[in-house]
Amino acid sequence: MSGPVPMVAALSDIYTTQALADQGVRWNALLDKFQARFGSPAHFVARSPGRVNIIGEHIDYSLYPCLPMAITPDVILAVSTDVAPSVDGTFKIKIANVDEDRFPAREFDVSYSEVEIDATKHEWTNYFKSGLRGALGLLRKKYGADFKPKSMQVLMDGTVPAGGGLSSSAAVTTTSALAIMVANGETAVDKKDLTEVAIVSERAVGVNSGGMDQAASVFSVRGSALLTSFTPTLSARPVFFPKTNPELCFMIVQSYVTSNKQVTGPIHYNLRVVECSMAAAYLNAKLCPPGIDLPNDAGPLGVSIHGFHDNYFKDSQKSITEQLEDLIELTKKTLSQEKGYTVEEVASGIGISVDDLKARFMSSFPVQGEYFKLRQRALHVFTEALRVLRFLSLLEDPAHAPSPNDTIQFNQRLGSLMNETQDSCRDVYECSCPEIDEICQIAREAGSYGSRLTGAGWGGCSVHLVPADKVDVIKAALVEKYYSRRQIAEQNMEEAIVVSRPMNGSAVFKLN
Ligand code: NG1
Ligand code: MG
Repeated sequence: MSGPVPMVAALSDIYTTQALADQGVRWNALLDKFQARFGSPAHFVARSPGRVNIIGEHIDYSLYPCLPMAITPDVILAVSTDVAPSVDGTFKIKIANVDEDRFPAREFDVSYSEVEIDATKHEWTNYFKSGLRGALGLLRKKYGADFKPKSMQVLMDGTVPAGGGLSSSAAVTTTSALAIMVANGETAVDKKDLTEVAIVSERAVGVNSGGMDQAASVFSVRGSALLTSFTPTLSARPVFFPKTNPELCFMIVQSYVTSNKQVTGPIHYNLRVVECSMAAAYLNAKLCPPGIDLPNDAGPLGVSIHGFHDNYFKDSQKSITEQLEDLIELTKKTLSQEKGYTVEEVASGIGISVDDLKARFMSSFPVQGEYFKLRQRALHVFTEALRVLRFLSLLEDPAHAPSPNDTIQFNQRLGSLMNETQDSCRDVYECSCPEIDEICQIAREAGSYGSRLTGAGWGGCSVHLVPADKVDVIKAALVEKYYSRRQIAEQNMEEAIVVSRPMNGSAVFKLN
């Protein structure tokens, strides 16, 4: 499903009919503001959406497939290259945001050879810069080390809430990288290249992320979810939901608990990446024959649980499902300490020194913790990978296809898997929070088939698989039992609950 990012000439190539009117107004406003601010028209607009993850949480950086879909909220960047070039081996970026109060305009000179990013500062343009760094890497690879990037003027409008679990960061990084490629004359930007540079460069901003968000943002196809796989290489394909009665839709519900990975990484997200990587090395050392090292792979720390899985089951005839079931049992026996493992215990289990352990797993970003819960993290990963397979088989195996009179049962089966994911995120992976747990409970009681956190967790968003005829009842229950008991700004309430359909991924809109 690779190929170039579409270059389109009509908004209807990007949005659904329902979204078109509002989006037309928004795009025109962006172009008018661009003209007013920079005194000349934009040349093109690049666009990438946010995403919601349906199932497969916190397993992308362990390199297991997950099933996100793109949503309507997105990032659009109007761009021109009219700005006079800078001197002395630098080029100039003038960047502004339509929301100037929250995201003040910036101007910077960038050296041809190096994009500097200060990841210690929480600064909105860092995500643009990370896209810039990735795109320049691609351009240099293609045209040589002395490639001279064009100066650019950029105006951004983003509707993906920041820190809300809908992947605003990936939407900005992928759109920025795309915009920079196009501004520098590329007419066919390969989706896989774009996704890969966005993944690697987003890590430069302070989070050791997996690759699901960037893949969903770039590759998604309207009307389908996206099965995103990371091995043997990054790939994605559409997955369709069968027609059911009542029709299924996805409700995205904000908790308004903000979790910022740049700030809480050492105890939340980055720590989980470290725990999973340590679990991979520990299981590999204990269960694979001596001399069979973990492969160096696309996991953020260079190794992954999937790498161990492949080592252990090399040449096995068992199905992936059977392999995962075996791995769950093996993990329970091999990683028996519920309370976790100290660095000394992990190092001795792997057979390396504590210094080596720290250098390998704990040096790219700071992490805090006395005990590393390798057992729980590995168990979540294996059970969640299984749930993704089961979800997929419900959707695609003709043996499970819903018959006209059992679609409710079918919907319930899909929903139960999502509910099991929520339980595992809450109890085993410890990435939920009381507010999300409460929202899931309220939604299920009001008729949701499946309710769970989506994205990194510890706040942010939840996703609910709901029958179309229950949307209003579930909304009313959430307003009454959750939102009305909290202080939530009226403006926020408008986007608190969104019913979303799967949307298109990245595109470039060429203006004349
Ligand atoms: P969000 O919630 O969008 O930041 C994060 C990671 C994903 C994935 C999920 C958990 C980033 C940019 N993305 O998503 O790669 O690991 O958490 O499944 O950090
Ligand atoms: Mg993010």
